Amino acid sequence: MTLLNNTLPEQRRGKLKALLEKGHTVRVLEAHNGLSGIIANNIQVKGESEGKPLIREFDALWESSLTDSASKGHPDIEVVTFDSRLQSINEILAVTNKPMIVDGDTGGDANAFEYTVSKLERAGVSAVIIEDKVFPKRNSLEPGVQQNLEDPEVFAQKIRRGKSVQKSDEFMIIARLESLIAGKPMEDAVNRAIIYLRAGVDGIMIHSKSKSADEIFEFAQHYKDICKQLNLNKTLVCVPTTYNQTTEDELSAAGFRIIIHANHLLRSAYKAMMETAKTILRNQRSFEADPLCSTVREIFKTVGFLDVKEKDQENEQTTNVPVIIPAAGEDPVFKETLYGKPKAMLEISGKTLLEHQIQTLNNGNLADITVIAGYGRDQIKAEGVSILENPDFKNGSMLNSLFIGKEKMRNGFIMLYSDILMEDAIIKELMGRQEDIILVADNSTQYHEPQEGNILDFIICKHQSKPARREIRFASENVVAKIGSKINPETASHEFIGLARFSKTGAEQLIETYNDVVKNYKGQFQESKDISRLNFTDLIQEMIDRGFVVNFMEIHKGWLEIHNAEHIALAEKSFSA
Ligand code: SPV
Ligand code: MG
Repeated sequence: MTLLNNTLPEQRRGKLKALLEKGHTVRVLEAHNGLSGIIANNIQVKGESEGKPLIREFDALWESSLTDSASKGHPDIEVVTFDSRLQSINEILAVTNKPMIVDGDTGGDANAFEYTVSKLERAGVSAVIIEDKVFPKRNSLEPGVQQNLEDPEVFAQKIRRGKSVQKSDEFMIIARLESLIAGKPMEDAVNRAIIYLRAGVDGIMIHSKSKSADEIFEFAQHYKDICKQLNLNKTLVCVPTTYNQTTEDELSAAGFRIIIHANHLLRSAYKAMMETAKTILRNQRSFEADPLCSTVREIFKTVGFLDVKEKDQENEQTTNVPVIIPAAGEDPVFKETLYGKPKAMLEISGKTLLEHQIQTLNNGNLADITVIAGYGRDQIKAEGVSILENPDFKNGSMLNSLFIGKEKMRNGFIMLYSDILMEDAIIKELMGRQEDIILVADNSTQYHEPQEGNILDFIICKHQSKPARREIRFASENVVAKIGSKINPETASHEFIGLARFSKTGAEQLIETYNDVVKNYKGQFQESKDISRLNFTDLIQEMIDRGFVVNFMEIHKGWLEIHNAEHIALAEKSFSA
């Protein structure tokens, strides 16, 4: 179901009358279920008229008894109950916003018709057309079928009863003349029209199964006279199924204000389905039937599945993306300052490093935060985070700690090193990215003097070129070719800041590679001396080597890593600013 055409009954019901009052000739197309309803409602052709662009579309929907019954595999003889029809009607209403005209068949007896009017009006239908035959009617198009006409006075009473129960003055009851279908003379149709108009109908439909439009044109002439005589201006309706060489313009010129193309979506779907089914049988596979079929994606698009996908992705991007902060290691530099506390508890401008990180993440709508603790585990205190423990933090690496949070990874996650501070804008930009694996990388690395004892994660990007002033870079080029701390800083294009995002797919790829490496390799691996000391960047390099695409989001400054006292001073300075 598409939500694009969402509307309310009271917003829709009056649309048909409004079109007619504006003098429009209303072009109507049949719909028999939700999907055909969406097509009839939304389809447009574009062209040009006298040098101006022109868009043509249908103005309203016809809920046909013939096609609703046929789509349920039934003949059009009022054997499909009104409640079943109402289900189709509601199905179509739910996905459309144009006015609907319902084919009410005979309407049953006057009591039944009152309920029909009440239910249709309540649902937002704009008009019902009832035909002056005896219940249960037979479809009008098949030659040689017995057509029993209702007594015109009985039918007129049904119209009065219907008009008496409607609540709004927007809803229309239209009487359908079956005289010509039943082989009666024109005079019978004209007399009946007068009786029904006097009973208060809002319009008259003249039906015909003739190949030529002559008889309905003749009726239209009489109709003008009747309306003049009765001093009424009531809508005239036709259904040009058999006389379909006659154009809408010709019908409009003859006085018809509603023109109903009554069964064409069902008939064309039937033909295509037959052809497709036979083609598959003949070829014993569906390949040859492909040209007869629309793509799955087109259907997905029409019924709103692609919108759902997009919203899911947006949701995934903005809410509930778990963040894992591996913070288990002991920091040799701050040993003295911290008195046994982990580095995440380092105070900067009155808040701990971890509290600063939580603040930034919360500002970016990220509230599912897991800290992996190890050294000084009991000293970690922060509100609004879960804490998991890596008991073996002394022997592993930061990567082992990260994988303690494996349960949080499955649907996509963010990894954040425990010792970096950054501006809110970086997280916000990261949340807007669509790639499966994305590392945040600073491009100011080339201007940095390497600092003694500072281990930095360098990146060489795939399409490296010396940064030029007037260079155009495309997002798709932001692919990591190499990552690691042993890369010569001179050749590096970027520095990985310790912030990465994995989509569900990206997380699956990461977990799969990790499991394989840990299980099947020993000894030295990528930049690590031993597999047990495997780093995050080693695993990423392994993924690149295996052909997974690792993207980076380029930033220029706006972040700090806290590796020594100088960094703390720098951070405090920027907080005070
Ligand atoms: C329908 O579409 O169900 C109609 C029109 O009533 S016709 O089939 O021509 O009778
Ligand atoms: Mg019908």
